[in-house]
Amino acid sequence: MIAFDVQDMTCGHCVNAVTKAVRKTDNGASVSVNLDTKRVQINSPLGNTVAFEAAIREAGYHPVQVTNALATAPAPAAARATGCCGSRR
Ligand SMILES: [Cu+2]
Repeated sequence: MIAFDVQDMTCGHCVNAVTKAVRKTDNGASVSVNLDTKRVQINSPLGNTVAFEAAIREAGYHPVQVTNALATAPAPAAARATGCCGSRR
């Protein structure tokens, strides 16, 4: 299980964009995104964390790897909103 916190996901479009980015990296990965906690969880046989992080970053988001997936999400970072809805916020 690989997990990222992606604080700049703001809506369903962002979820789609992140999901697509992960799938593009590994077609066989199962991706679950929780928009409330901004948590992206990936089950991938490849387990290529760096590749997934790069792909999400490339999609315009700022993933932070969660090393302990059971930990609660950190306080929202004051990150610039560069998600798909960023220009409208
Ligand atoms: Cu969005």
